[in-house]
Amino acid sequence: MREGTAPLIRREAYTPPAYRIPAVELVFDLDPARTVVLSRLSIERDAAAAAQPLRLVGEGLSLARVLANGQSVSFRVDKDESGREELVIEQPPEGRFVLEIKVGLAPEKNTELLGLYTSGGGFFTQCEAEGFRRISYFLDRPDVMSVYTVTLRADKARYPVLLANGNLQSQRELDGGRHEAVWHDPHPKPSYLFALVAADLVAREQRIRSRAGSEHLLQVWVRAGDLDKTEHAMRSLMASIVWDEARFGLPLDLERFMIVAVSDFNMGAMENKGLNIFNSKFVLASPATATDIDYDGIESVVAHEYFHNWTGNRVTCRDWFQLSLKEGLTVFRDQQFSMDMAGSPSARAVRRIEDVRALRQAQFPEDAGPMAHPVRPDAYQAIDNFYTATVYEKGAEVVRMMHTLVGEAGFRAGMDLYFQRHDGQAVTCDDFAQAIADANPGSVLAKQLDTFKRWYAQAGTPRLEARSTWEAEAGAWTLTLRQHGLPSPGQPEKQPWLLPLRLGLLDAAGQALPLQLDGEDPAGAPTERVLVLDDAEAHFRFVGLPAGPAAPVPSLLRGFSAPVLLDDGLDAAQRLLLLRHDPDAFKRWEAGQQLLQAELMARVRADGPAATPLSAGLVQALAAVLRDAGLSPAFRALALSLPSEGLLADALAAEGTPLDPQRVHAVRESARQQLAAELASDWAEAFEAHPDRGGYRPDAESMGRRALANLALAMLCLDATRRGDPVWPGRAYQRVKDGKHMSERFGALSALVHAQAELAGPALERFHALFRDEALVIDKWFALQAAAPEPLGAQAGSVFQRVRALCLHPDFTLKNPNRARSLLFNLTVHNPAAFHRADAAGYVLWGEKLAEIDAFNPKLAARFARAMDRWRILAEPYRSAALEALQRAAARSEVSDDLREILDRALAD
Ligand code: B3K
Ligand code: ZN
Repeated sequence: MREGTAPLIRREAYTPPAYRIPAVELVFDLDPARTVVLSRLSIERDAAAAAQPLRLVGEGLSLARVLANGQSVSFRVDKDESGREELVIEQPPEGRFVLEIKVGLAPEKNTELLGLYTSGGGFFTQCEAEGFRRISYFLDRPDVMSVYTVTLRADKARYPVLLANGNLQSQRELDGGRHEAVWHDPHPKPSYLFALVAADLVAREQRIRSRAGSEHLLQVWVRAGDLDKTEHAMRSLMASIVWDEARFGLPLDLERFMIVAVSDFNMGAMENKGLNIFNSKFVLASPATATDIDYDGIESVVAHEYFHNWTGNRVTCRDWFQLSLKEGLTVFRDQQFSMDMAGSPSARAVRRIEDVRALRQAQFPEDAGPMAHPVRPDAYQAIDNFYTATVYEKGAEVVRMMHTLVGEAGFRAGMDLYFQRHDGQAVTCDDFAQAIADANPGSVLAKQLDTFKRWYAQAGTPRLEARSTWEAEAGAWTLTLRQHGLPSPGQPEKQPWLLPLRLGLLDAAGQALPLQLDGEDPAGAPTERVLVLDDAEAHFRFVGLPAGPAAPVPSLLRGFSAPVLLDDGLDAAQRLLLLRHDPDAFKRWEAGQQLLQAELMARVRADGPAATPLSAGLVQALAAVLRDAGLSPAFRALALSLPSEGLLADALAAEGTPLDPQRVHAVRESARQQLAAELASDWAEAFEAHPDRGGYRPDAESMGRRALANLALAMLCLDATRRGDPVWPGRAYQRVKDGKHMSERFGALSALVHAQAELAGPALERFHALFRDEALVIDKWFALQAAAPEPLGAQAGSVFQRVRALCLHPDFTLKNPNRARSLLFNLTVHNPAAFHRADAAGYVLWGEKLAEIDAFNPKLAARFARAMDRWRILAEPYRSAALEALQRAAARSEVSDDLREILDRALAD
């Protein structure tokens, strides 16, 4: 570690707080340049704690006054051993006392968007994880829970709406054109769940009555012009409330529940008690401005934040190492909700495929790189760097495995016990797992809880190898499973994981076979079962199968029952059988992707031309899927999409082949062109067979039809552009101009851009002109250009140059996180071939923008830096150039703590 960097905070160093703050009164006199915050904290020393100084943490506050029980008290402001600013009172009064602290802040200068800040002329807050200390001195840690009463005062004309957590107690006019509102939140909460909003907003309102008969007011607050874009968010909120009550027996516990949209926000949304603050991207949608993906995003983020009300707010985290306690569980819950909303079994499978795709795309590489950490980390420098795919998505998989091991009813019983034991408390991941296990005493989970909990403790994706032997005459099939883990930072050795493996067996005709383990009763053997692997190696012998020369084909890890890298040892013929016949839709998709991946990887590895065509057998199998009207359009669209360049890069890294991003791109592009050309008539049929009927409806079925039609249009434009045929690009251009809604328009625009059609340029211009005043649509416009495929061959470099030029576009700004992400993150994360250039220009741009962003928003900079996490897997000349760029970034004199941690980890040996 370097001198002057934030020290490592360790999970094992946790000590309970010596003081409690049962009640807090806050008075805000809001002003963009100087806001005054008066806090009255009711404090008491924990009876069990020894007498010791009271240390309240703060950051960047200008302190005006400190009183204890109305009297002056001796205090000092200094830095603790880690450089954190603290207000220290060596000898606080005995017993319960009131500490009054007055501080000043300048919200308009808060460019970090953490604490109290201004956006679009209003005041907003973001306190998770450690933002409350930028509002007042406090015990800013999640295990200190208080009842808040909050008074807001502000100019009435500029800030007509004043909101805080809980229930509105009173409001009144003040002198000088100001007004006041008092809010009271009856539920004790940690400071990270505090929120306020003061702005010129309007609300869509809805009154609802719960199952138990209680009345509630729901509000979605937005700027006046955006009211027509709030219907979907409100519907999603209502559906979430109904679902949580029906599925988990968890009701809304407040008279009022509010969602507020803000355009400057570092992440997706925040679950502040009763006052969720959202990135406008996850609230605002109208058919004219939002795509299907946006509609889905809103549904799941609204649900996620609402579900936190129980999993996160009522039961919260003891310390930040336990973050997955609330995040993994809440992601699992929002995934289950989205599945239930999807309806049909096929639509549910599509959801699972999408979730697994996201896990592999973001979490697997994280788990194999310098930022690899356990679901419950052991140490951190900046907690915000650990709001990761591992804590969220892998955390959700860990909860899903518990659900698989104890079953639906057992899981519900476990959740009930969890709330019975811990409602109102700040607890640990151990407490959660214990509750699920205790409610299911006979289960494998309960019997081997310690082994299962290795999922919380060990980083890295387990490697699982499956091999089988067939005894033709006996009709017995033996499955051998072996697992191991690779070393990760700080964890050289791994112990075996306990994992559920959902399995089926198919005969040569694709019929499901009974699964009777040796020694079991043959009667009623199921055709699917869950095996539990709890050791480095295990054998399972199945008997009673029809004897004969053809070995059965295993369908392993159905539904992706454990987050592992599976080597199933199957050959192409076996995979083709699964692609055609597996009753598990996830596995059908998986088999197709494996076939594609195997062929693409062979071409990437070989020295020959990148354009070696995919095999005829595979192309025919994909064509059959595309033509199969018995499969849902959404499934067909997913099955016909090639594995991303990122996934191929990851697969190369896993086998130790150095990554040449240009070669991966060339191979994948040529496969895309081949599928476009060889299946042209099928694509045309798919496009014509899936027109949008009637008005826009954001349901899974209609979205699936549109996804397939848009993919078909993209393939048709790609092939037509190569052949110089103007018809399909012309039709796409027409759709950009007068498509019925944004999904259609943006689908057509993407088709042109991804085909590098001549009409792409004019279409982009036209699109910009149509939507210049819609910030969220302009974000898409930037994002699409940054993610456009790099042309193969002579004109290479054009996407990168376009992005460089777009950095100077009048609509571009780094200050708005959505805008910065749309252009820069899409280039660096989602467009490897445009970013990783032999001339290192991509890395130079990364370094420049990183320094610029870090100067005003370190949290955003730390995210942006992660684009370079996996520099070690690159081939030369990329690898050396990337290392140099990282070293340059780390050598700057001013590097924030957040960014420093990421750079140091990337550079560590
Ligand atoms: N809990 C917030 C994330 C806070 C991120 C702080 N860096 C949103 C969520 O997960 O629901
Ligand atoms: Zn969350």
